[in-house]
Amino acid sequence: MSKKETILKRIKIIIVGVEETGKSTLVRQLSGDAKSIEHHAKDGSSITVGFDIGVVEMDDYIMHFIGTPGHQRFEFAKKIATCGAHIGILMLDGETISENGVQAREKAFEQELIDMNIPYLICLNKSDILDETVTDTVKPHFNLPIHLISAKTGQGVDKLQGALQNLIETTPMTWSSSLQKKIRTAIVKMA
Ligand SMILES: Nc1nc2c(ncn2[C@@H]2O[C@H](COP(=O)(O)OP(=O)(O)O)[C@@H](O)[C@H]2O)c(=O)[nH]1
Ligand SMILES: [Mg+2]
Repeated sequence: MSKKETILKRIKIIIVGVEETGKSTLVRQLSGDAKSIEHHAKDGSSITVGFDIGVVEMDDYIMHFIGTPGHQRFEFAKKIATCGAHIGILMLDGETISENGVQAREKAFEQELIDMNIPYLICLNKSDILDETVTDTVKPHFNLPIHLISAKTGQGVDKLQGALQNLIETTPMTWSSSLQKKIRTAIVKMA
């Protein structure tokens, strides 16, 4: 193990939200060599049945982005993937919200992050195909400001990263050495 590896703190950032909102796409956008445990259907679509993992190294810490499954039937996998998280990102699908409005399930995901007692950010995804005014429709339903992004094109992702860095630098975090070891083991297994 390199000296750098023993010193750097590993920050676990979970991305939660309804299925098809773009969680896996965001992990891939943030980290070039992201890995995913997905089921690929014959029609070419894929769903996350385990989790996505992407690693981004900064000078003083390493961020581990964990995309979680949105389907309720994979709730058990989400519970495992979110365990011990330091920060959350709630992903909202601007396309479906434009069509159907904000649903109870989306708000329930925010409540889960509140119940986990971790700091979090909210992203409204798919800005590349949205009328920007949708942000105003969404805002009143949630407790924090909304980051309008496109996980696909990268639009707004720089600003999101800035907000994330700010959150990391201003939030006191505790470190469990066993959790740090588990994260490292999961990455080695998926590499
Ligand atoms: N137009 C558009 N489509 C997106 C964006 N992000 C994800 N998608 C599409 O939304 C679908 C679901 O994305 P995925 O990352 O698998 O969602 P997940 O189920 O939340 O992990 C895929 O077809 C993606 O290509 C985006 O920013 N813009
Ligand atoms: Mg996914």
